[in-house]
Amino acid sequence: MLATPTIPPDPRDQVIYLVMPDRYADGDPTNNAHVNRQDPHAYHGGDLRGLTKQLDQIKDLGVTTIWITPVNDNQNGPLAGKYWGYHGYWMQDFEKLDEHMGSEADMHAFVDGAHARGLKVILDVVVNHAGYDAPIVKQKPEWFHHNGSIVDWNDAYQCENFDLVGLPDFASENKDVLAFMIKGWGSWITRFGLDGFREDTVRHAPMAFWHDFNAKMHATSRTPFFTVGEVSYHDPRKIAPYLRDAGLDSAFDFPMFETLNRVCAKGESMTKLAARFAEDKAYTDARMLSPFLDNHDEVRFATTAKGDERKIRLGLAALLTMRGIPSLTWGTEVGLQGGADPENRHDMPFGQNPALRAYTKQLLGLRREHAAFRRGWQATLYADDQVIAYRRQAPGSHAVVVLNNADHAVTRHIPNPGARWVDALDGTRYGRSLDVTLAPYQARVLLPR
Ligand SMILES: [Ca+2]
Ligand SMILES: [Ca+2]
Repeated sequence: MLATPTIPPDPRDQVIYLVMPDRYADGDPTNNAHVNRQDPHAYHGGDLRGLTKQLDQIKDLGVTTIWITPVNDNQNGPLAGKYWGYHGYWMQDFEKLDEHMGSEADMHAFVDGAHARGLKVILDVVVNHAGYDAPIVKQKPEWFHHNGSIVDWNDAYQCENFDLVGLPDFASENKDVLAFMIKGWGSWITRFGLDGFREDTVRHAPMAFWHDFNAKMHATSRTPFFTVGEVSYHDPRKIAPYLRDAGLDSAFDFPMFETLNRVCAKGESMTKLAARFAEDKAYTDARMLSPFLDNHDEVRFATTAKGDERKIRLGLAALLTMRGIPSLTWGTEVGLQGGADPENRHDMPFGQNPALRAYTKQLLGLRREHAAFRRGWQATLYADDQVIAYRRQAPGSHAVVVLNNADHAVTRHIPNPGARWVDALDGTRYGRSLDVTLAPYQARVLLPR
């Protein structure tokens, strides 16, 4: 039995953990058709049973919500004789589970196992396009645009009405298409009791579609339902309208992704992070965004940081103490490296770098214990080229975070601390005058003492 919650669920208490099941853990070799682990474009054999066996380890890390990339029946043969649909984004069928993932019983066991541990599950959904060979494309030609592929990515009309890299583009303005998506994706909620959706390629379908689709999905779930969208703009002013009008609870924070890579991995001025925080006023509530260091479409943060563990730790500290609902990619907690797609989709290296995993777990523990990190408002206290300090504060909970991206030790006076402090990571104690010394690439997370 689940405990009765004493407070209403708040999405800001969540930490998302992105898993591509094919690349996580293989729990059933009987479904390993077309598996070739030496080929980054082929299936690697991971499945729902394997993921279920890892639930204790995922819970132990301290994340709270598992985002799985799509598990629908996908295109059966390889594209151009080479590229397989291991990632799940080439829908053959919008309701059926893919045979590589396991059985419906396996999906129930995964979701129920997550729920039994207090973990939530959000499924990646695709509404913009079908797989290259999906039967629906021939059955309902009038449900698709036939405009060819997007050429000009700055043309909003093309982005919504042309094909994404040749994938058949649904005529999302057609009400029969809306009904088809509501039926197909809604069945995943009613069959499995999912807690939310991660919504793919949001900027490629019209706002009105999203508004109606998400209203229906929220109404379909019998429990609080969370929608987070891939609105892949790097300008907050272009993301904010989707948070207001598309029925999204959250959107991935692509602008912050870019900035975190620039300042924490590449050593660019920390004033860029302060400037990014200053743009939060573009949003109704920036705490509802989902910042991230990397994902399955981007170069791994550890690679951008050239494997320097000090920079990886700096990035993790920033991500897990700033405003928002952070999203971690499988393996980021153990320093998994990889370049552009598909090199960013390596198999989960269980057991790699336990010290970095322990550091990630420590930060996630602080987040769980202190409401300031989850729900607090945020204000920048200090910023220069190497150092930024920001405050997080919620009722009864207060923290100051200081980050140094210099390759040398620095000392800074941080104004307005308002308390006496202790660094929760290494125990260093401070009085009311906050003169902070940081080692190269060090993060300090200060709590009142
Ligand atoms: Ca398998
Ligand atoms: Ca479209």
